[in-house]
Formats: sequence, structure tokens, C-alpha cells
Amino acid sequence: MIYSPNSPILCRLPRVTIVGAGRVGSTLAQRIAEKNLADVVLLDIVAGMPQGLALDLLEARGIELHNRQIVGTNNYADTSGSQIVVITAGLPRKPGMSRDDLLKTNAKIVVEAAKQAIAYSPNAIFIVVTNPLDVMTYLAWQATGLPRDRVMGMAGVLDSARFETFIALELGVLPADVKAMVLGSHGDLMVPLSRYATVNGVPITELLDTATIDRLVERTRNGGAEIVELMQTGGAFFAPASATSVMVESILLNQSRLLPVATYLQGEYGLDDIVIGVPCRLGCGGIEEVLELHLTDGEREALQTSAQSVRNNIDRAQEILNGG
Ligand code: TXD
Repeated sequence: MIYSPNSPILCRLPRVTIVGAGRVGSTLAQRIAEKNLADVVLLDIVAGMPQGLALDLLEARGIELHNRQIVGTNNYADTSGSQIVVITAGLPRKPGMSRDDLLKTNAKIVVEAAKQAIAYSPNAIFIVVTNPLDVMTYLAWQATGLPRDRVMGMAGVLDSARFETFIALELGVLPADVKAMVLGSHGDLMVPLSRYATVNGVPITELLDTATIDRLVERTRNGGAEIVELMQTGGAFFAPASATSVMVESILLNQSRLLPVATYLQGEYGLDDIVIGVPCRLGCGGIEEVLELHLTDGEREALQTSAQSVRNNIDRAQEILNGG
């Protein structure tokens, strides 16, 4: 049977809606389909574009050996009954533009997308990707009215992957053998936890001197900007799509992976009423646990500074949305 967005619920396989069929959104659709995780609905405001991308992806199915359905649409009604909604809609950063410059435009886009999507998929788990990430996740959480375990942001998995990449390049080891955790806001104030980074369990502090680790941390902090400067036309999308697909996978397959996720905090780490990246366990219910690590004074201070900057931007976003 040919699947259509209007298929009866019983015929449906897990469905993931991606709002924003740009570079991150379309690459994520490809990853999800080719990993055989779920059927995908790609939604964008640009007429014809998501439909064209969906058709292109469908035409690759025979070659890539999967049978996932991919639907492109401009209509939220076609997203109904999604298990997961990923929001990537918005403007990407341009050279020299900070993530926070994006605040104004993207706040309106994300709030609208979250409200429309929840109306058709009341049971969905939301993953926000749009920048500035922590603020947009907060706004989506507010707009959907969902409990905190069902609205989260993707940044830490990407930032950690970047840190791991730079460590692997420096040491000449297999990237998959490097494990690292980056907390805090997605931006210049992110908090890479060097003392938790290992190569197959060996702390990098045993393998690299402090100056080298500091250089890799700095490169991680500027990871997004480095790519924007090189490309000049938009930002990273391959690794962001991979990072998001890992979160989608952990939820759909109930893997309970412990990943750095932007989540709404209620007192953890001494922070309240704010979204910021911390280690969370991700399973079929969304965020199953927020893990509170013991941080050094320096790490805790860095997290506080990071949180303060998110707080300022949340306040600014609220003003903008209230017509200020
Ligand atoms: O780590 C992270 N969280 C990030 C975040 C990593 C990479 C990219 N990050 C951010 O994701 C980036 O700063 C942007 O805010 C988003 C999307 O980045 P992308 O590179 O995919 O941008 P594109 O290619 O411009 O795609 C955005 C799409 C584009 O097709 C628009 O037409 C669409 O969003 N768009 C909309 N879709 C639906 N509804 C509305 N209102 C809308 N407005 C724009």
C-alpha cells in the first residue's frame, strides 16, 4: 500500500516531522530514513521545496535499500500523529552574525511552528535545533505547554562531537574511541568538561598537556563559527543532522542513552526556569532523567555564566513576542 499522510493510524510506522526543510532538516530526513528509524514528513513554508526534496529522497530508496516513506508538505495537517517533531525552521547564521542576532526572527518562527505542530501531534516529543538554541527550546516548551520531558534542544551532542573530533585529530586515534561531554548553552559560553573526556576510558589529561587541551576547547567553542567563516553561505549541517538523528534514535528505540541535551531545569545545578545543556537520559518518554554531575567550582561558575546569558536572551525574546 502506498503510504499517504492521511493513512489510517494503524498503517503507520513511527513518524517524525521535521519543520524546516533547509540544510539541517533535509539532511536529517535523509539520516532518519536511511537509518530506517521512521517515516518522515518534511514541512517548509517555501512552496514545492519540501515536496521536491521528499521526491528526491524517495528516488534514492532503492539504491539505499530502505522503504521508509518521506512526504514533503507546506501543510501542518500532513504532520498529524507524529511521535517526534524536530524544529529546524528559521534563519541560519551569516558570517559575522552572532547566534543571538538571530533571536528576533527565529523566536516568532519557532513559536508558530511549535503551536501548529502540537495541534496535530499532541503526543509528540519535540526536539528544537533552531538557534539561538537554548532560548528557542524554552520558547517551544512554553508554546506547546508540554511537560519538560517532552521538549528538548539539540546542541550538546554536536558540541561534544566537535570536541571529540578535535581530540581524535590531535591524538591520531579513532574518533569513535573518544568520548566527551559539553554542557551549558550552545554558543561561545558552552562548558566543555575536559576532565570527563577520555580515549577508551583513558582521561585526555593523561594524554595531552593543558595548553593543548585549552586550544581544543577553544576550537570547540568556535566550532560553528569556524565553519560559517569557511563556507560563507550558511553554517554546518552534516554533523548537526547526525547529532539530531542520534537523539531521535535514542527516543524511538528507547535506548536510554546518556547525552548532553538542552532541557528545562527546575533547581538542578542551582538553576531554575531556564533551558541549558546538561546530561540527560533519552528514551521513549523523552527525557527520562536529568543527571546532576558534581562540578568543580570553575565548571559551576562557567555554567552559571552560560545560564545568565541564556536568561538575558529569554527575557529579550519574551519582550519581542509581547510586541516590545
Ligand atoms: O547545534 C545546533 N542546534 C545547530 C543549530 C546546528 C546547526 C544549525 N543550527 C540552526 O538550525 C541554524 O542556526 C538555523 O537556525 C537552523 C536551520 O539551519 P539550516 O542550515 O538548516 O538553515 P536553512 O538551510 O536556511 O533552513 C531553514 C529552513 C528554510 O528552508 C526556510 O524556508 C525554513 O527553515 N523556514 C520555515 N519553515 C517552516 N515554517 C517557517 N515559518 C519557516 N521559516 C523559515
